[in-house]
This record gives sequence, C-alpha cells and structure tokens, in this order.
Amino acid sequence: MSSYEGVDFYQIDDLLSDEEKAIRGAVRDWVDDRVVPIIEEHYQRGTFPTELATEMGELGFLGANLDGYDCPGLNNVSYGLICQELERGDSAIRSFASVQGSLVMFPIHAYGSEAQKQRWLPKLAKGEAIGCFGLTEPDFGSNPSGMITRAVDAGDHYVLNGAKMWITNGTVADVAVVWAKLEGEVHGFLVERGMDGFSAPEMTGKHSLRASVTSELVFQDVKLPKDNLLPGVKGLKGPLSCLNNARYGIAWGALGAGMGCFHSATEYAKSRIQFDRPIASFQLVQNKLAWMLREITKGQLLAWRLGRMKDAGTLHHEQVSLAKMNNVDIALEIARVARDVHGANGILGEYPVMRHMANLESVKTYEGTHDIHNLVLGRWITGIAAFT
Ligand code: TGC
Ligand code: FAD
Repeated sequence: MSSYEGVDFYQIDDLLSDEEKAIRGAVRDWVDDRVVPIIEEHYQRGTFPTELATEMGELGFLGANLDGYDCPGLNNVSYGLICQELERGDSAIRSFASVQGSLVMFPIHAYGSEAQKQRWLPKLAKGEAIGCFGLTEPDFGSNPSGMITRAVDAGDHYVLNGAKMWITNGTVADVAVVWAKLEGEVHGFLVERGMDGFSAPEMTGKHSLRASVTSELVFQDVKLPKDNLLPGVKGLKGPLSCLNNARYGIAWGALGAGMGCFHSATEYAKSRIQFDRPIASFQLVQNKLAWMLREITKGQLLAWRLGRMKDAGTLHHEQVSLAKMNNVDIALEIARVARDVHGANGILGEYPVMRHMANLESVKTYEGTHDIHNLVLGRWITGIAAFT
C-alpha cells in the first residue's frame, strides 16, 4: 500500500498555519512509527499500549490546548489536528488523549484550586500520571442529571458513595475526576487511586474500542479530604463544559478514522483484480470512493471552521454537537462502505477498516449519543427541549 498522505481535496492546507501543518506532520509520523505497527495486536488482545502514554506526553499531545503548568499551550486547530492523526491510528489512542486532556486536565485547569493544578497538571501533561472522568452511571447515561452518586459533608472531609460505569482509563488512572451530588448540586471531586473504599474493575467482553481500558468505578464510604473538591464550579455545566472540549476533539478525530478507511479502500480497489480489471475501474466502486471523499471534505471544513471559532472564543456548544454528530456519523458510514470495498478481506485485521468500524460504534454513543446531539440541535432550533 502506498504511504498515507492525508486527504486535502479542497486545499484546506492553505487554511492552516505552517506550525499547524508541522504539528500534524509530527503526529502523523509518530502514529505511523509507534501506533500502526502494534495496534491490531493490542486490539485483538484487548489491551492498551501503556508505554505510549509518556511518549504522548513528551510529544505534547496531552492537554495540548491548555496553557501553563507544563501544558503545551497550542491553539485549538492544532489540538484538533492531533486528534485527527491519533484516531487514524485507533480511536483508543485518541480516546486516551481526549480523556486525559479534555476531561481530566481541563476541569482541573478551569475549576481546580492552585494546589490541585500544581499537583496534577504537570504530571498529567507528561503522561506520568493518568486520569479518568466519571460521569456515566449504570442507570444514568444520556441523562446524567439523575446521577445517584453522592458526597456527604462529614465535617473535615466528605464521604462518597455510588458507582460509575463505562469509564475510559478507569483501572489505570491515578486520579479520577468524579461528578457527584453534594447537597443536591453536582460537584467535581478528585478521587485518588488507593483511597480506601475506591475500586476500579476493568470491564471486559467489548467488541469495540478493544485497545482502550474501560472500567467501573465503585465508591463505598470513600473518605475524601475537603481539598479534593473542585472549588470552581457547581451544577451540570461543570461536566458538560468538559464534554464540550472532548466532543470538539472527536469531531476532528472521527475524520482521521474515516480518512484511514478511505485510504485503505482506495489502495485496495486499485490493486484488487476481478473480471480481469482492478475493482477501482468499476463505476459502482468509484461511486463509493467519490462519496467518501465528498463526506470527508465537508467534514474537514466543519472541523476547521469549528476550530477557528473555538480559538476566537465565539463557539457555542450546539455547534460542537453538530460537528461531533456529523463527523462520527460519516466516519462510521465510510468505515462500513470501506469494509464492503475490501470484500472478505475487509474483516481481517490486516486492514484497519473493521477495527475502525467497530470503534466508531462506541464513538457514536459516547460523549452524547448521535440522537442526543440531534435533540440538542432540536432545542436550539425550536427553543423546546425534547429530552423528557
Ligand atoms: P441543560 O439544562 O441543557 O444544561 C445544564 C447547564 O449546563 C449548560 N450546558 C453546557 N455547558 C457547556 N457545554 C455544553 N455542551 C453544555 N450543555 C449544557 C447549560 O447552559 C446549563 O447551564 P446553567 O448555567 O443554565 O446551569 O442540562 P440537561 O439536564 O437538560 O441536559 C441536556 C443533555 C441531555 C444535552 C445533557 O445531559 C447531555 O449532554 N447528555 C449526554 C451525556 C453525555 O454526553 N455523557 C458523556 C459522558 S463522558 C464520555 O462519554 C467520555 S467518552 C471518553 C472517551 O473515551 O473519549
Ligand atoms: P442510554 O442513555 O441508555 O441511551 C440508549 C439509547 O436511547 C440511545 O440510542 C440514546 O440516543 C437513546 N435515548 C436516550 N434518551 C433519549 C431521549 N430523550 N430521546 C431519544 N432517544 C434517547 N462515560 C463517562 O462518564 N466517562 C467515560 O470515560 C466514558 N467512556 C466510555 C467509553 C466507551 C467505550 C463507551 C461505550 C462509553 C463510555 N462512556 C463514558 C459512557 C457514554 O458516555 C454513555 O454510554 C453515553 O452517554 C450513553 O449512555 P447509555 O449508554 O447509558 O445509553
């Protein structure tokens, strides 16, 4: 297969700065060297390549769009391009970076005390500490406002009880940003590995995101120092603001998975001979490839514009919903069509398409399901919430 050179049908590179292109190139090379050769084996075994965590930290992929505390301080378009390239490797690698940067470092950076920032951000930025984000519960997924997990004020400390489910990085995390109700209001707490009453068993048996660690978090009378409350926010807007950042990264990341599938399908179609001709010469196959290019190009323009609005500070969260929903949707469909173009070979681990397809099923569900984002847009259009 010829080497991967990205997709740029509409000269979107002209809209990027030299620095942004250089960052994208560095991540692309790292993914080719360090992710592509090993990821299928990890996927089959159901393991995350932990050794990549510190490498990602050293290269500035973690908390890339945050400033200070040893964070890289890049703009949001650069952060998006990092997500795009990581997810071409595998959604698990982008997930790791999203959770660490947008769902753990961001809330500590935005809502933490100075002591919390000093203690955690430099280590998280380097990948020397790993974080996870606990919002979803067994009975409260799309509707986190109903969460049962509770903290009670016990004088000089809080006592935390409850459970979270489907938590990326949970079992390997040194610190969990856990959202729980305290006197009826949602607050963020930093729960540390090894605290009495806290366990994080890994969830097994997944058919998707197999190279990512997914866990339960269980809290049984966990005694939390008062200093472990995030002081800067209360209410559901705390976790939702973190999701806004992570969803932004997913809008770019999903494109990367789609581009990888498009590349694989194109190369395969040019080399696979049926009826004495490359299958790329058949109109129906060309139609599939043209459709993929069309959707990727539209998705790139959405992501680029979203990034520039985020950098300008004019973005509103409904715009993020549209891009997350659209780009995951098209990436998943591209993966399915790419699998079809590969015929039976498409189900083999030799090609990335089935792995991307299975991963993207999770990406469609997490960070707000496809339909929850439709309803967010519906509320923006009509002023009427259809959630309940
Ligand atoms: P609602 O009344 O809409 O909002 C409550 C407050 O939050 C504000 N807000 C947001 N702020 C920032 N960003 C957003 N996206 C926001 N959405 C809402 C809102 O303005 C309000 O503020 P205020 O000041 O008035 O209090 O809340 P609601 O209860 O009606 O919820 C609406 C709904 C359904 C959209 C929301 O609950 C939702 O988004 N549900 C989906 C849940 C979800 O996305 N869970 C994700 C869990 S984490 C995860 O999946 C990580 S995967 C990681 C990986 O591996 O990559
Ligand atoms: P449900 O909310 O039960 O939804 C089921 C179906 O019903 C969906 O199709 C949904 O769109 C639909 N539905 C629900 N409500 C409505 C409505 N009002 N109107 C119309 N349709 C509706 N969570 C975390 O907190 N942290 C993590 O790190 C994390 N990582 C994850 C990793 C993986 C691999 C996966 C799969 C999930 C992860 N999640 C995480 C959880 C994820 O955010 C939830 O799965 C997601 O929010 C959906 O919740 P649910 O699975 O309970 O589905």
